[in-house]
Amino acid sequence: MTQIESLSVLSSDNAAPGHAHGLTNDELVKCYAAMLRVRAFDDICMKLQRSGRIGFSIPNRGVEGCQVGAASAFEKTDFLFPSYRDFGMAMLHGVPAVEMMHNMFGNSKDAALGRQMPVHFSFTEPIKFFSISSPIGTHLPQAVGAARAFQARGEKHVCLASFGDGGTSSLGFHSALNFAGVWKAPVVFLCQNNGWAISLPSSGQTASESYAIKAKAYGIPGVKVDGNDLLAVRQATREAVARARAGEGPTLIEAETYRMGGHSTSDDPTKYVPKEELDKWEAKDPVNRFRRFLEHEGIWTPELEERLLQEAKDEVAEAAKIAEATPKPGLETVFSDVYAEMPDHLRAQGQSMFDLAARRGDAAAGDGAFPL
Ligand SMILES: Cc1ncc(C[n+]2csc(CCOP(=O)(O)OP(=O)(O)O)c2C)c(N)n1
Ligand SMILES: [Mg+2]
Repeated sequence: MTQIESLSVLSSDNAAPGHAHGLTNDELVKCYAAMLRVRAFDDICMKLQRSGRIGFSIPNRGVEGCQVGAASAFEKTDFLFPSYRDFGMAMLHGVPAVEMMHNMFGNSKDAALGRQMPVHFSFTEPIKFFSISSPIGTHLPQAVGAARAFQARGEKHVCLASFGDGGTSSLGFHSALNFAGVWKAPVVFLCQNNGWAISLPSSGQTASESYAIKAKAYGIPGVKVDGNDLLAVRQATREAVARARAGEGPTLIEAETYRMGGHSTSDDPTKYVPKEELDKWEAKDPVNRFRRFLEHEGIWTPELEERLLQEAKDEVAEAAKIAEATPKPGLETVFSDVYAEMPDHLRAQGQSMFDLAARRGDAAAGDGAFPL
């Protein structure tokens, strides 16, 4: 069987000679700033969760380069079907931290009005960022369905389906890759192999020599890339996007990266992650690698670093303040946005919940009219 070589662009501090990333200096800084904003968001959400002000969060430490590199290869008119760990993609494309914080607090400005879990973002502007699916792998067939629809309508949008190593064991992975291959659908599959699916190491996930090799069974190209190398992920994704847009069909990219924090705020990775493994990956931290590259290019300065860090921290801290002070959704929203005409049984359930809440005095009608 042919081994799949892993694409790498950044050595410790330099891009491969002749490598054309196609980004201006400002765009390179924008990528770096997006990674710093992800870290700031992570840090503040961890504090908010530990102090009981939000219920849950998902850390991204270690996978920022992969998310930002991949997202940088897409146009704003393309459609992203992300995993719960992918909010750096939204940040790169200009979603303000406050929009994300509204979801973290589940308040009345949250797009889902608090009816999704925290970190389960959905945005339509400035990028098409589909609502996160908690059940693993279910968004892969959704991405292929959307891609097939664009193909049928002659629209040139490309879809990204991003998922983890654990996601490859889902039924959605099989049906999505199968039909995408058959239809030559314009979709890019990004498997972020971050070493772990909660506490299951990647070695327990598959007997295949890699995740990329699985593409072969579906008749599509599979490539492997250094997932902590933003420019390599960008290059592999750009090539896959170009193929998809040209009508040549899907690609499976396996990006080898590492989850340097817990699976979520409900997890304690010190119980199962070997310290030596963590240390090995700390040395390949994607943010540090990209910083060294910017320094080598003469773009990075300590002043730039300080300014970007401060801006990221200020933006996220201010966003948290605003979102925390924003009123909760009205009680009536538990029942809204599903039926055009509310069925009788729901109308009755709604009324009794509303009466109970009013009697107990622990909730009020909220800011909208109850649709009864
Ligand atoms: C169908 C399904 N099974 C199990 C779970 C519980 N679960 C949530 S995240 C997760 C691990 C997924 O790992 P991976 O795909 O590698 O993504 P990562 O968290 O590493 O980014 C599991 C098993 C789920 N959400 N859905
Ligand atoms: Mg994983």
